[in-house]
Amino acid sequence: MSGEQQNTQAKVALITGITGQDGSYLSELLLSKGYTVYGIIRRSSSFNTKRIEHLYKDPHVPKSRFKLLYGDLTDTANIITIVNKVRPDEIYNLGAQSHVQVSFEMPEYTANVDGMGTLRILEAIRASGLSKTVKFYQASTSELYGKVVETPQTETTPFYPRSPYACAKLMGFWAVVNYREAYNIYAVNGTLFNHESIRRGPTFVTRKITMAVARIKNGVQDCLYLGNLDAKRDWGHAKDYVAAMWLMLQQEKPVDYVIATGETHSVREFCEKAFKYAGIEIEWSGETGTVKEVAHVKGNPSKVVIRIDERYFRPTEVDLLLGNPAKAERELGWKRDVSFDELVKGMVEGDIELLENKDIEVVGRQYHE
Ligand code: NDP
Ligand code: GDR
Repeated sequence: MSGEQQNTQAKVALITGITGQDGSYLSELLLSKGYTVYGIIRRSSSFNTKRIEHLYKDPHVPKSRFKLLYGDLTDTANIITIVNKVRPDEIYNLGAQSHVQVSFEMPEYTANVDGMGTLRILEAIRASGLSKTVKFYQASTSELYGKVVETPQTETTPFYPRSPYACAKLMGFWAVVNYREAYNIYAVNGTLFNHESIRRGPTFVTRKITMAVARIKNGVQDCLYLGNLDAKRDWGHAKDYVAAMWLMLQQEKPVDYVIATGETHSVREFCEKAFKYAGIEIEWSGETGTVKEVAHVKGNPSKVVIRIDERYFRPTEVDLLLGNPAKAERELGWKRDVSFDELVKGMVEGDIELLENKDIEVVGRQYHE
């Protein structure tokens, strides 16, 4: 039992990737349930804690339940020291180089963080003698399905990774299964399909689109450059998905689950809806699916708002993701609240508001990843 627990009887959680989209929502959820939350942050020359600023407490204030520690998933000694010091009841491994396209440019680093990083935590659990007590959540991903073998994708669909990111996460996935079987550790994979929010990183396609829509509506940007418009994704809201992570660690037995909406939509459809929610109707012209295709304001072909840039195409693409969350709904009682339309609308409205409030990230510059 951790020192923190002896004082409060509350559970202690350790989160890697606490500064990311999911880390921030999960922290809010766990704090609301009375947990003490420790998060690992990377040292940066500028602040990288924007998403958790509202949760931050001065460490000098007694009984703070939100604590940050410097660390990095590539640093074995650091990970062992933190796990041993915090001695958490639950560990959520959300830290990752999480951008698929960037993983083609930084494959070795991605493997080190996303694959080896997972193994480092599992070994730290063993080294700290926590194998029998800790519960471990691994942020696995629908990217593991990669090339379409069957749809909808379920817990039994075979994997066929299509990027260095997915290969690294595949190692993480199987390390979790192996440590569960070899050492009886309560370790689970949440195979989560894409989930988004107003806190989504600006270079993922949904946020790139909604930020551009806000900027175009306000005359700060003329045109949005995208890659493959015909990729299809099963998009949910991040807040719903962190609830599933928590549920997976509250069960008697460790089981892997798929978390998805059961709907799929193309990038093209996301664009149409996002512009529509900003009051701009768009239509497509030029040869469909080629770099010659554009979207312009309806009835005004000279006002082009989307162009295609080949640099955003990936060497190998995941064409279609569509998950079946039936097992999680049945066994965990999990259900998503936010629909696709609500997700797009909320992100567009959120980015318009951020722009009006002169949020530097939204006003600042166009993102080119
Ligand atoms: P983000 O990219 O928003 O956050 C990633 C987090 O990992 C950040 O806190 C980042 O820190 C941290 N991180 C990056 N590199 C390291 C490192 N070397 N050591 C320690 N921490 C590091 O991701 P999301 O919140 O969207 O996703 C959370 C997890 O879920 C990731 O593992 C992702 O791969 C996975 N996932 C995400 C899905 C999604 O649709 N969002 C779907 C399925 C899986 P910093 O802020 O300093 O960069
Ligand atoms: P993904 O998310 O690769 O699914 O990984 P991303 O939003 O980056 O891409 C989704 C799809 O959109 C296409 N696309 C573009 N993507 C980006 N980023 N930028 C563009 O300009 C663009 N144009 C078209 C992509 O080709 C792709 O098909 C996310 C991450 O959160 C992972 O960490 C997570 O594991 C998976 O979701 C599930």
